[in-house]
Amino acid sequence: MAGRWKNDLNWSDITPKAAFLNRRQLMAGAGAAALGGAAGPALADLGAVPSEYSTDMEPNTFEEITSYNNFYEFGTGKGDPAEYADALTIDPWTVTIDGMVDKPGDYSFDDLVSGMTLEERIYRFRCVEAWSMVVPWVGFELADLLNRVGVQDGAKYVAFETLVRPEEMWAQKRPILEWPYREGLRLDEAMNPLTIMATGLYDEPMPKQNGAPIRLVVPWKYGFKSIKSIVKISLTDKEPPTTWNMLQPSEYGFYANVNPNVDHPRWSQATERKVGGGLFAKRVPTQMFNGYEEEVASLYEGMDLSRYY
Ligand SMILES: Nc1nc2c(c(=O)[nH]1)N[C@H]1C(S)=C(S)[C@@H](COP(=O)(O)O)O[C@H]1N2
Ligand SMILES: [Mo]
Repeated sequence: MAGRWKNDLNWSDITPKAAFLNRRQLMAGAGAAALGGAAGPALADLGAVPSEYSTDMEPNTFEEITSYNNFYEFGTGKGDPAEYADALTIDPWTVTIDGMVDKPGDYSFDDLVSGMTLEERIYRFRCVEAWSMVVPWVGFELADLLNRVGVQDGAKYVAFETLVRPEEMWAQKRPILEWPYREGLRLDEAMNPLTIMATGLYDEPMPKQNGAPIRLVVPWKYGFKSIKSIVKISLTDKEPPTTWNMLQPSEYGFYANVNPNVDHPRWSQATERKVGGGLFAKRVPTQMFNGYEEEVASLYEGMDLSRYY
């Protein structure tokens, strides 16, 4: 693991939100008594620990992360999810795990999360639309869940589905996408330690607009792979159909690895706009695999990365 990914807790180098800093200091045990009232429940209350996989880049604010979203079940505007996702009922919540697994079943959210090691993962997040954020997720490794349910020999892919509930997700009454929203990963991608099931961000349980109560986060792929509000996980031996790929295969591949050298047919992927940087902020170069090359490049040995997948 390269040092730049280490969460080396060098507080003088970064100036995140006060509440965030307070909590991180609490986590590090750096004089909790001196802090006087960190805002909100401490991350420790969620049982989460910091991770070596976190970037030391400054995270976007909670406000930015929860007000600029893509969640088409609630409309296609960036502000629509924050406005409409309140309608979503997340308790009770059941995730069906089926296909090539030893222990298929309907798992309640509590069943699913109990026994998992929650970690804080501060990841870069790069949308295919060429904007980016840094998000302090809380979650557990998908590999831990897959190992718990027992992946059978011959399984090669993991397929995911979002809830369909048009009474609460108003835009599902419109043919914007083919519902349910679907995504998928190759099994080795799903098993990579960077791949997490996120159940919160900052000190909070996952906000509804960000995919409550549980969503996927795959930080080296374009954001559309990180499917929200998951109700189904299936192990299969065939590449599963995925929403954006079905809609427009020439623009959205199954792999969708962040790659500054392969442009979207309608725009460049060489640079990105950091959300929160202001209207006139300079664009920054996009990194191969969104900066996670060292961790994931080996998954794609033999694939021609100059090609569009
Ligand atoms: N179910 C569902 N999941 C989804 C989407 C969606 O519309 N519906 N949008 C995707 C896209 S394009 C992006 S960029 C991210 C945005 O996540 P965020 O709003 O938490 O930043 O969610 C992804 N997951
Ligand atoms: Mo996206």
